[in-house]
Amino acid sequence: MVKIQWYPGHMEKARRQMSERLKAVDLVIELRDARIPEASRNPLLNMMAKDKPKLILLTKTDMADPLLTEEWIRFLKKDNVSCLAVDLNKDPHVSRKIIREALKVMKEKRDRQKSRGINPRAVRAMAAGIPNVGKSTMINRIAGKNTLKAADKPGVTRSLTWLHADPDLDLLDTPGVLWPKFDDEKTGSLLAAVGSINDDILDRRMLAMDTIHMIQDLYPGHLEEIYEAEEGTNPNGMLKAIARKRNLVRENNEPDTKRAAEMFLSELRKGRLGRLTLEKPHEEDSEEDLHE
Ligand SMILES: Nc1nc2c(ncn2[C@@H]2O[C@H](COP(=O)(O)OP(=O)(O)OP(=O)(O)O)[C@@H](O)[C@H]2O)c(=O)[nH]1
Ligand SMILES: [Mg+2]
Repeated sequence: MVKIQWYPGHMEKARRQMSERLKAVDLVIELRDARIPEASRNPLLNMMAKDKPKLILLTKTDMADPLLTEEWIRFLKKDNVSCLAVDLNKDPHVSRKIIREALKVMKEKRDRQKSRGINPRAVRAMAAGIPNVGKSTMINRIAGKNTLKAADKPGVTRSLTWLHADPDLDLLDTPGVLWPKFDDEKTGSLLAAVGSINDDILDRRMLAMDTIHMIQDLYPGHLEEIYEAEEGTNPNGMLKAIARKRNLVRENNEPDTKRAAEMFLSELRKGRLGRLTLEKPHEEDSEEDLHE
């Protein structure tokens, strides 16, 4: 496995600013990638916002394995945390679902205010999570306009911005943040595979081979079928098969495995290889057990 780490200065700065802004926040909406619900969990966020009510959104479910998304939701709910699986791009009702769930988390507090004759103000929620997970997209959807810049690469948002997205919900957009040291090398590879780590710092051939290996483990035969490779083809052989299938050859007629690696990662990230989830929940534990 390649060793990957990405924690540039702008992330540390964002972490500090988020920590300061939390005082004015009622609710933290933690966005995670439904294809890697565990690797995309940011431990810094848990430390910073320990005492805040939380809502977890699993985004990009349109690209994730539907059965595993259900399993993940069940797993996360074991800790009595609210969570919701969402497709931020194509679900026409996604805004309403998120607002409803956010208000549900804050219901007790708002009911208390109402019983004291106070008209509850809009819930102030911070959208937080790893780079490229859909924070700005979510806020744009809820606001009903594309005020915030969103694009399919990590590190787009660089400042913290409040938006009165809905009469009931103010949302704080934040830059995607990672953390200084991943638990293990697999976490870095998974984050990079879904496009949450700057590609410029990566050895994409190595990353592609790691990812091929993981997919072969979880979905035996799947890549072999797409790229017409023989069963049991090793990751390097698979890159050659991809090069053949996609007509990527070098001048000497050898398969161009470097471009094949780039093509593979691009197809994976666009969901063109089918709905794949790269992590399974641990059967018995709950997430809190794992991180105690
Ligand atoms: N298929 C799919 N794409 C999504 C979904 N949500 C967001 N995206 C895409 O993911 C990309 C990144 O979205 P952003 O909203 O810029 O992500 P971000 O979390 O704000 O990223 P940073 O600002 O870099 O931290 C965009 O191309 C979105 O269209 C989703 O549910 N499904
Ligand atoms: Mg953003």
